[in-house]
Amino acid sequence: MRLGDKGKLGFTLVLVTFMILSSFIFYSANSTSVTDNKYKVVWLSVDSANYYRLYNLTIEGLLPTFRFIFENSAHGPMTVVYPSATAVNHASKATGAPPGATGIVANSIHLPGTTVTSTVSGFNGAYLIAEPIWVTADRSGLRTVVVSFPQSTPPAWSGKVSVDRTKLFNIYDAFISPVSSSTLYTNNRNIPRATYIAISDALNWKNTDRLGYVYNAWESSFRLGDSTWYLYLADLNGDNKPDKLVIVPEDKDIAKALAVLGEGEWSKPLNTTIVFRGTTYIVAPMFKLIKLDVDDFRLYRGIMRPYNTAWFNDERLAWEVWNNVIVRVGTFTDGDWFALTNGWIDVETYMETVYYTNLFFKEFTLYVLRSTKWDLLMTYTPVIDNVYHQFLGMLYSNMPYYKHDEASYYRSLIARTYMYVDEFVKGILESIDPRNTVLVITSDHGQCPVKYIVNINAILYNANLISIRGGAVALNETKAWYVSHGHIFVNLAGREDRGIVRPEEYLDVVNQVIKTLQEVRDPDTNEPVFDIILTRDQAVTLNLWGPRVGDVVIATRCGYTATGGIPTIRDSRAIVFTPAAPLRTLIADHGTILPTYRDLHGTFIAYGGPVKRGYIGVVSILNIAPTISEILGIDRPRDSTSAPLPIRIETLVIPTTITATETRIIESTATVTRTIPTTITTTLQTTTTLTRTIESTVTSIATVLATITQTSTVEKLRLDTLAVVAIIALLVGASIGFIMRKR
Ligand SMILES: [Ca+2]
Ligand SMILES: [Zn+2]
Repeated sequence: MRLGDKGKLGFTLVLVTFMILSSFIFYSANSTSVTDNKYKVVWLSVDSANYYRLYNLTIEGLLPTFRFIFENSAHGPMTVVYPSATAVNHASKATGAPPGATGIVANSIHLPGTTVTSTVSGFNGAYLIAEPIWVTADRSGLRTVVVSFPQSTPPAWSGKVSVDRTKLFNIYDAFISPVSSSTLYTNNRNIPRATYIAISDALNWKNTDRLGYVYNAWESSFRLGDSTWYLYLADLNGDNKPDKLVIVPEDKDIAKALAVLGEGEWSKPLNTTIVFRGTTYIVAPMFKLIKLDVDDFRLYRGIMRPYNTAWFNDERLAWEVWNNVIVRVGTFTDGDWFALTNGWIDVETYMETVYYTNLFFKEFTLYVLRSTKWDLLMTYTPVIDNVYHQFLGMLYSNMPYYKHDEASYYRSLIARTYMYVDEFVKGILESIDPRNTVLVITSDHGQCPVKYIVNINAILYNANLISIRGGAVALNETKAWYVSHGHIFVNLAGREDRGIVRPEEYLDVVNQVIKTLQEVRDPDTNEPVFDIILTRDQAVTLNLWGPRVGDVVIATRCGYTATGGIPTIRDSRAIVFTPAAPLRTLIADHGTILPTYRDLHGTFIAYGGPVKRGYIGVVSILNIAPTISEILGIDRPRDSTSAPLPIRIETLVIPTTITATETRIIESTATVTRTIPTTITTTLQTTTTLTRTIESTVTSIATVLATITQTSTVEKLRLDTLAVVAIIALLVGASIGFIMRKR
């Protein structure tokens, strides 16, 4: 197309306009944040997410939201603290302090003054000695919502934070023991650890006509707390086999049914009340009818967390959450590994419990994110951890149970779970403004495949350091005990309740424990099982100090995990090695494995606000709380020991990252074909083309260049030509802006 003089003038104007606009946009996008120092933060903890695995799945194209995040965030692998356990690393992550300072040295902590076998929960905030960031934020006048985080235990922080500013939840504390636990209602006695029911002919049921004509019917019942719930199995087509199951609390009345299910169907959350030991609880259990067969009946009920226990500090908000979220999505808070490993449910149903778990945390998070005012919002999802424990070992060809033709299926289950998390992150991104809010995503460790589960107390028993009589530990004959997560305690007189080891014998017992453990070898390969066996003094090098640290601290090599409890004894020898078995035991783990392995590395990602893009190298979990404090514009948590990560735009980033993300090839702009009116006074709706081009060039600018307005007069100019030239102009402008920014 030939351009007239008028056209040339207009063309030049467009060119100049684009140059000015684009350089301005490039410059301002990267410089406005420098003047404004405070941002809101959404902090998502994805339990067990390993950086390399997450990155590789993203590269494969399975995780569109993470792809966007990786292209636009500061990110890198994260080293974690030892023990590489969830409670330990969340405590260090929330405080910026090492385990010796947080006091959370294990998921189960042994305290002096108690019997050597006694522990308290490391997830309970009451045992967190260092200051978590929600307390720091509260005393800085910021508003925080903690949807879920280990140690966010609401009663533990009562009086230490203002309920007006700081809303704390911890759904894992909502538990009626033992009623809340999931179960399988079945008449098949071959299925272990289930709730066994009897099925008989249905008698005295009311309103059965609500189901249509019933040819034949059977019934059963089970106890839920102090209540009786009835089951009605109806044959609706005359083949003498049931077709529908009706679930009714209290009365044999179909009109009062909470659910009518066919085989393979899930119920909605059944929002109702149950009575247990005289107290009425609000619950919302979900059921799945696994098998509708009179001779082999299987009805699964998921974990049933109650509303009215101490899992929140703001009743009004919790009630809102219950009625807007939980009545829709239920209360799954982990993939149900117990149901899977006992054969109550198959792998695909297990994956449904994983899905509902992620959905629960996602919907809970998005609800409070959108309906409350906050400066810091902390949340969590356990699902990657869940599926790693069950399936990750299947991906390692050096594991004895590896099957080549099954590996890809289990790999796809892990990928599917990352896709659930991708949806969670997508929901967050759609609900925040990255100009004023930073999204931080971290994990707490990765996992190693497990070949053998090693019972440390079996080793100590076989060395005559532990005595077991009548299935119980004989404390008066026990010199040492493995508590959990690497810690072995001497049963020391004057320190342990009912301790028997005299202080002058202490070193002998410690040395005996160490010598015994050093002799342990893999039964197949004769390789050592432990990476380290340290005295309490030596464990200081792992940032473990104080009275909660074991007298001997061990870590297993990748391929093994340590367990405790009372060992199984056969022919007067305790069984040390239990082979890991897919779908029966865990086949991957963390906790007693040193964080030196790449498999154990966690993930750090920060996106939005002043945060620059690119790979930032390996970071430490101790950097996270100081980094978030810096973004929020508040002091670091009182006990934090590390500095904020240099991820702000004005700080220097490792140069290789710039090369990696900013030398992309610009794609074609041939998609715009619209004709421009005689006089252009409209907005050029070239968003798609422009955005694409810019994304390929300098990604963070993409959203800024939404629309560009110009008012020059151009006659009979086709936009495809204009667009090509405009893009060139834009890139020239971009370069100018980029150079200006770099200065
Ligand atoms: Ca039938
Ligand atoms: Zn974890």
